[in-house]
Amino acid sequence: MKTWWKTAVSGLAVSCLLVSVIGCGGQPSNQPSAQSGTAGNKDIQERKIKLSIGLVEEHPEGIAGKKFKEIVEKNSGGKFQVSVYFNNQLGDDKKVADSLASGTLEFGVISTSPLTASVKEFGVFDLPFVFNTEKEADAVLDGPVGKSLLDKLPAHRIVGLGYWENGFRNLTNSKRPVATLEDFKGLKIRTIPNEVHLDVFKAIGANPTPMPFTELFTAMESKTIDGQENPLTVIESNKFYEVQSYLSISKHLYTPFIFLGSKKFWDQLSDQERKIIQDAVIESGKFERELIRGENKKSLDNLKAKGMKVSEISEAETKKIQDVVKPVIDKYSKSLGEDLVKQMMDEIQKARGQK
Ligand code: TK8
Repeated sequence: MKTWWKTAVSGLAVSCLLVSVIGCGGQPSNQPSAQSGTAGNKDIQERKIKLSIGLVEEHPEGIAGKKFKEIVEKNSGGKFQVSVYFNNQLGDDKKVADSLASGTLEFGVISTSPLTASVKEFGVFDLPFVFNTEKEADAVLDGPVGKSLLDKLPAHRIVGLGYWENGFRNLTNSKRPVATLEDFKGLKIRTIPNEVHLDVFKAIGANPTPMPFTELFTAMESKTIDGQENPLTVIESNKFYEVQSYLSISKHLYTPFIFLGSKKFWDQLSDQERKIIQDAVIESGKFERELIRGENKKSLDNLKAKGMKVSEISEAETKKIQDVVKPVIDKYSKSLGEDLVKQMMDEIQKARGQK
């Protein structure tokens, strides 16, 4: 399948289709390309750029943040200076979205789930068990559904420049091995502040507590909560194994990362400057997806080595969990838009057929 990751690099005209921003004007044919030799070009100004990354520097999200910096500084001939802030130093995901909207921050990578507070339709990615593989997620995110959601952001003073990967979420807790639907009952689980996640965990019989990621470690350490759910690479890089003994391979949800920009900042950029940024988001994003997929297996081995007790959830139990969350999917398919959900499911089916 030809995705926009591949096509976007071919030119600004295509980038304009992709970038969710109003006023991405046509490029005069005599305008120089942003490929190389851009130093000294009057269309590229000296700019200081801050990029917020939620996870630690060693996580693929952090490594790709540094890659973005490298590409942007090189392709702007050193005119752009990018400072990358890791580990939610500039605030949690919601705070980052707010800072982008107000223009005090230029760029940030966050999970899509907290964005539902502004654009509820991002909740389609929060529906449980819709994706089976990362490739299916790629097809949806890089296709028309992913694009149509990016297009909703400028109304909230944010631009959406592309999707990276956070990944399939798995449960950890400090109480007991969780291998069946019954085992989830009564566990106090932190969720991302997102109503689909909240309803999913209620339906499963757990006791969900929404909380920003920045408060999570302390809440687990002090036993205010029993557990949480995140991709394996996050569980490892944020050292959750120090305060959680049990890991269940539940893969109940897939969370994309989204690369966002401040519309206020974006509106100041020339077409050429925008292209430098857009291309770097795509290139570093491709790199991040590959890196994170390679790390997953290693993370599982490392978590076992750190002493976590790992439970698989059998197909029969997964089926039981899927049955109890079905009403949540039905409820949100209606409120998020049946056409949008159908379009997403069709794209997933198509991706499955292409395997
Ligand atoms: C980090 C978050 C994190 C997410 C969460 O900024 O909140 O649990 O999975 O990766 O975006």
